[in-house]
Amino acid sequence: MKKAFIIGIGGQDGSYLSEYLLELGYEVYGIVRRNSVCEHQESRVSHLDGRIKTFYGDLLDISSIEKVLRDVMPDEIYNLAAQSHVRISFDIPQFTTQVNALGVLNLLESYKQICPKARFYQASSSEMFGEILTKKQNERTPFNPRSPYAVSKVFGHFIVKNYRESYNLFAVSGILFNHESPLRGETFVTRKITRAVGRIYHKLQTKLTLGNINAERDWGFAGDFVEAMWLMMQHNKPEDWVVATGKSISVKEFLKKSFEYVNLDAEEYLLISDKYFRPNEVNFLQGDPEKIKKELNWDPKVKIDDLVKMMV
Ligand code: G4F
Repeated sequence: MKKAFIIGIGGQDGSYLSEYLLELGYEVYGIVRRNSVCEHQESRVSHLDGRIKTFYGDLLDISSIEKVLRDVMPDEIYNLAAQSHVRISFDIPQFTTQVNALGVLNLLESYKQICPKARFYQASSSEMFGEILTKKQNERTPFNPRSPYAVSKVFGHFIVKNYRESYNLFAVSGILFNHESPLRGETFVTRKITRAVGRIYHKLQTKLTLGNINAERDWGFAGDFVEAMWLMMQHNKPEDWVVATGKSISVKEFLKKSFEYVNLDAEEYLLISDKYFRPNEVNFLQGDPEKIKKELNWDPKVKIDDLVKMMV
């Protein structure tokens, strides 16, 4: 039986990936953080109690990770841990960099020393493309990051490539475009909108305040994207892969679709506030997933309207 170790198992992707790997017959291990704001850090995986094994730890406390690596000796390591909120990275740039950049380096060092035969997955991000240099972004598109978050992810991406090339490790990065689900954190725009629709419909909320609704993103379903992570870990050589649907819509269109689903007019409830604008915005992202579709036969099943429906 194969063993997978997921750092960041308590997040949206950690939850979907755990389910997927369990279905494939893996033993699943994960690190969860002690967090005073959210005592229920494990809640996204609490339905898997008894089927996965979690340990308290933190990417910034490398001894906690090393202990699990030594005890478990995993076949596959998935690094999904991050300070993942782009706007918040402008408020806490140093913490963001510690986790998303140095955290990856520390993890790679431990992996290289303790279990170098394992395969390693790094969660890279479409935010690395930033102010885009090509209409669609693929594995050959240069990065042009626009936030502390994106800059830290570029470091993570290149240090994984560097360790792969220097030490002959099977270490890959998935450059994932936005991927959403009902488990998405409530401050990300799709969940903020779809949750507000439910609350407004049930008269628990009267207004929804957003920032830049003209930004466009390539939104897919997290459940489809974790399958792509696993596929790239089974490939015969370690490479980097863009994971996207290939289609983009604006926040405004996502908003409209979400309210229309319950026959409400978004315009009646919408407020715009500076509070949710970023000092530096990524206006448009659209992935080109041709490589992963062709070489790994990956195809996202959930289309944008189904995603809206599922989340509302
Ligand atoms: O939902 P968002 O916060 O996601 P963003 O910034 O695209 O980043 C997410 O996807 C990346 C790619 O996979 C990940 F790397 C990253 O970790 C994260 O998961 O914002 C989407 C867009 C932005 O342009 C933002 O300015 O929505 C715009 N927006 C407008 N009003 C808002 C709001 N974003 C948020 N979070 N909250 C608003 O009120």
